[in-house]
Amino acid sequence: MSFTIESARSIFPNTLSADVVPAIIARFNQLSAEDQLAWTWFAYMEMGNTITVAAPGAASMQFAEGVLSQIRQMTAQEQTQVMCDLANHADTPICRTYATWSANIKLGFWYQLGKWMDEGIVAPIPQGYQLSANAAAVLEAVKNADPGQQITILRNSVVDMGFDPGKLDGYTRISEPVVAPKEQSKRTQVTIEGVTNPTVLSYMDNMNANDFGALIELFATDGALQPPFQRPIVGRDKVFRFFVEECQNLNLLPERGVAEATDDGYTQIKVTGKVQTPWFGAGVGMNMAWRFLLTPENKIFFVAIDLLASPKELLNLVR
Ligand code: ECH
Ligand code: GLY
Ligand code: GLY
Ligand code: GLY
Repeated sequence: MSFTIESARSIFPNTLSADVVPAIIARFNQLSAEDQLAWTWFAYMEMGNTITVAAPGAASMQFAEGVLSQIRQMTAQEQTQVMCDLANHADTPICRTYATWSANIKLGFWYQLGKWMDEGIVAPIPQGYQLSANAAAVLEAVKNADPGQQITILRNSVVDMGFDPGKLDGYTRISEPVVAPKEQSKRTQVTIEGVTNPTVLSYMDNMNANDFGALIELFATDGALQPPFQRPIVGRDKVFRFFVEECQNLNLLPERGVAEATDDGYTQIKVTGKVQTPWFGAGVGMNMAWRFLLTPENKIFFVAIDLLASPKELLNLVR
């Protein structure tokens, strides 16, 4: 038997990912735009009681500045309309611009709007706004999720807003400037209980060093990476672009793993541990798994990254 990307997706099928994330997003998508905005406001405020979000850097905010200053000058009614349009995926110039932004620029844009809503510069959620019964139930559900799951739900709902990028023809993707890889002397090296495979160790170390050039060399030319709750990204070019746009300044803290030989000289390796995002730093450790499938030449044919259902899953290394 030889592997395909599709068959590789089901290595280590006992891995339990956080299904609560897509389940809550599906319920969120059923809500009206007004309810979605109010829901997000309440969820964001609730989260802020326990964890602190870092202000986005100026370098990433410059791309949203034009739209932000436009919104700042609008009447309250117009501001509310823009926010509803974004939630409704409407076809407007602002929703089209939003669609060209990387995830971090979208998050930075809402971060700024949230601050302005708090300061009264942008129309707030009306005082005493009553969430619909459905929205209130979804809010209860998100309160029961762990912090890593909560921030993933918020991130994914923000990323989905705006005009559908699939309907834009020929556009330039806008993302943050690329940071330089860390100097050799400032790099750290992970150790993983049960795993000595050099490709897996280099994957973690190069990601932590923002060394995407060295990182992509670890992949087979037709290799693929599957982010949490997404389809695989296939081929070095696309995976490289994903690294540059979405993987800067992550902190991967793998803890333990297992390695097993499979057919045709391939090796499958599962690693579990924590991941920190620059948005929350050490304040939120997401419980993650990496499921690697390596070619006989020790190149990455496939790696899936999963957000785990519970901390208990960190110890689940069975096949
Ligand atoms: C307000 C009300 C109106 C509507 C809206 C509002 C604003 C909301 C705001 C929300 C901000 C949310 C944020 C969320 C950030 C989440 C970040 C996450 C990052 C996860 C990264 C992971 C990386 C994993 C990976 C690994 C690999 O090995 C390969 C690559 C990769 C309130 C105004 C909308 C402001 C800031 C969850 C898991 C480990 C797959 C990337
Ligand atoms: N403040 C975190 C980031 O811009 O990614
Ligand atoms: N949910 C994190 C990512 O896909 O980058
Ligand atoms: N802040 C890194 C990411 O969201 O993927």
